[in-house]
Amino acid sequence: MIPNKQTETLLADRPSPETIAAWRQDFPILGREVNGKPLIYLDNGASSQKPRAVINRLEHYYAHEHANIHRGVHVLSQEATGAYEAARETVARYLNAAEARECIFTRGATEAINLVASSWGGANLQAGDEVLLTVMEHHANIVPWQMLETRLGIKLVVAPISDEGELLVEEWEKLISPRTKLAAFCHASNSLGTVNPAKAMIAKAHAKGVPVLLDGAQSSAHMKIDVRDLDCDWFVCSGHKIFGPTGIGVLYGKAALLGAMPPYQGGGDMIDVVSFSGTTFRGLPERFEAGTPNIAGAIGLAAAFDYLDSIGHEAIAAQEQDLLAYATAQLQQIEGLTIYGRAAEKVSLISFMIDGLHPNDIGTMLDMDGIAVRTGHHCTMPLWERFGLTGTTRASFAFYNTREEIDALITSLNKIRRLFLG
Ligand code: C6P
Repeated sequence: MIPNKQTETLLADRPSPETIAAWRQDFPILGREVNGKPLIYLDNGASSQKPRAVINRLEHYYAHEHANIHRGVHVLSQEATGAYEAARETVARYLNAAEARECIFTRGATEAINLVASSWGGANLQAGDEVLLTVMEHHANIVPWQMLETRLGIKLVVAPISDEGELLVEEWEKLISPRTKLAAFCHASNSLGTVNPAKAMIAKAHAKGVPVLLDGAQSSAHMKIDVRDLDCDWFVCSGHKIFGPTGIGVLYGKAALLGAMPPYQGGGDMIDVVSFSGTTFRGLPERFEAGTPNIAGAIGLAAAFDYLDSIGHEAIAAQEQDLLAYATAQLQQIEGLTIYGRAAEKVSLISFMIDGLHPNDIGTMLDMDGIAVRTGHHCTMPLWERFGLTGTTRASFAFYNTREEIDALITSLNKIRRLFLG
């Protein structure tokens, strides 16, 4: 990565080793061993680890507060309802949504995109309409739209990227036509790390009357998200990637848009009146939360957001950008190693190949040294096809990772090279 002005400023503010050590103490799992070696967890892009603040909050909820919500007159139900709705307020504050009801709890980013595709897409798209994607999308932002292609006869249009892994924004803009009904793209690529210029792209799409769904699954752990400043129409993210529990995520949508969308799933809590002669539905957010939701997950996610606020987004970005620059420089020293994704703006992850070595072998050997990375296509098969590959090895960093862990990664990779290639 070529450090830009913003990165240079961040690197100057790098947290002290004592601060990083204190952060690490917050994550009990970082103290364990794997294969007899201290765990070095570099698979944060797949799922991040959980701080005590989240673990304790979940434990307290189940030990003292649990009941079903929105349904009971008893104290526990009211307390659980209060905690769940307070969690929604926290999420809204964290994303800077105008109102809490614009934040729908889902199982994760995947379900949130499927909700928009099924509900909004089903009601607003017809044969011949186009949805504009990019080649760097995760399968979660491809397949739900392909399902509409089959169901409704819509067309997917795919914007290209450069060899550096940057979206060709001018090409993307040229692909917006009168037939384009939606642009959906990732804020940050899970395979390349590329951060897309989301705010500018959203403004360009809006200027042509096209709404935008922003996939924040990979950006939300690394930067301050402000949905009102971005002006996105929908924003999706997954709690488990943001130091929160699994099985919880958020669909943010502008109230006017969400309010006009038909329900996604039917069931309890999303209805107003049910009769065999017809059913009426509640407003936001209940209309999109059919059935008993992941109450503990929502409460745990709010605890994760509070925890991240206590660390501070500037400190997180400074540490992660330092790790990214350091790891990039170190990896480039390894003979035969190619980094895929060399955008000027990246989140802290690096995809790479080493000549003569299969990513799965690299991943398995790293694991023997206690180092967890992801290998394979990372759910972006069309992207790797663009590069003539089937996948890579990916190291993805969180603010609790250290330069020493990157040194251990480099030592292990050099050892693997010598072992396999002599
Ligand atoms: N990427 C990765 O290792 P879920 O699975 O619903 O929490 O998130 C889906 C998703 C959507 N968009 C992007 C950009 C993503 O990176 C992901 C999840 C993980 O890269 C698991 S495949």
